[in-house]
Amino acid sequence: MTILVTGSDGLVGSALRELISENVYFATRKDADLTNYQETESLFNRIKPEKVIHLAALVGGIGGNLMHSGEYFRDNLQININTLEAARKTNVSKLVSFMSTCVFPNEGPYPLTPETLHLGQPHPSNFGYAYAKRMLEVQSRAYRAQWGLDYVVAIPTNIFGPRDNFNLIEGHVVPALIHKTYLAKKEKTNLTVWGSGKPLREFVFSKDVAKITLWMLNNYSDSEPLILTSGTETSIRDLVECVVREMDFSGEINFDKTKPDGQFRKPSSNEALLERLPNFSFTKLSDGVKETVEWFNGNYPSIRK
Ligand code: GFB
Repeated sequence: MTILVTGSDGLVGSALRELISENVYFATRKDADLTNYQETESLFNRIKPEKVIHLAALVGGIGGNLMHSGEYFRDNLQININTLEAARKTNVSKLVSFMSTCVFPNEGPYPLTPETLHLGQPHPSNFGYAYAKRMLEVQSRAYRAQWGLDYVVAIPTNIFGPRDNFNLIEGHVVPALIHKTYLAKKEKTNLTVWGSGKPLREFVFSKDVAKITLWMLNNYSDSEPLILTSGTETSIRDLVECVVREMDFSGEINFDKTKPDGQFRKPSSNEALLERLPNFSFTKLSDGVKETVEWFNGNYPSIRK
């Protein structure tokens, strides 16, 4: 039984590499450009996987989404259409794919649950990505309905961890703040944080997502997407405190209100997850940040930035 992991050199893929090594093929864009159907199908014909963990996506933080909404819509739509179709045509029995809680309607209702996924506009800061990813849920559900395929969807909150994209402009908030704090410390400058610091986010450590993903691959067959969250909200201001503490930064911190806050909050329900995994213990934010900072300091400057 072979498992194919697409997008395996990213955040969750690198966490998965620490959990599984037998009968698994970790594919990256060097193996196939998944926006091209022929290349996608030939990858599937070559590997002949029985199961797929589909992580490949064009992702970014609020900066990346504001700058690339067209590419994020186009490429993610193509990647998902091609991957699920190639999986179907090569008889993949099980496939787990991923959305994110930023694809939900911008104004709730809260807590976010899968039933509300399509009941309103996503936040304008990432509408291209959000609509492309919502179509992944539609495609997965439609393939299940027509062909009886056991294809399921995970919806993590804001994932962070080692081997993230630490790009200062396009990266997500945790890696961007770690990189910014590193530079502020080195250059003895102030740390500039985007926005007011008031927005709230739910953060989930990449290793926790990898563990739950493997559990879903072998145990989850519902058509309803499964939200992966601890249910704990953290303000950006409190996140900054956590990052500067773990990085031992004592310089000045400025909040640049000319930069966007994005969605104010996106609290999601962990009810379905707790029903299935009542004893799962999520990594504490400070412990995850500490491990990510240690990896960052140990691997700079060869990190993705
Ligand atoms: O992770 P992030 O960029 O994306 O977080 P979202 C943005 C929040 O962090 C905003 C604040 O409130 C920003 O004002 N922030 C503060 C910063 N400083 C920084 C900084 O230096 N860099 C960044 N990036 N933010 C994403 C979606 O939304 O959620 C993605 O855009 C993805 O598509 C992800 O789905 C899970 O949480 O706003």
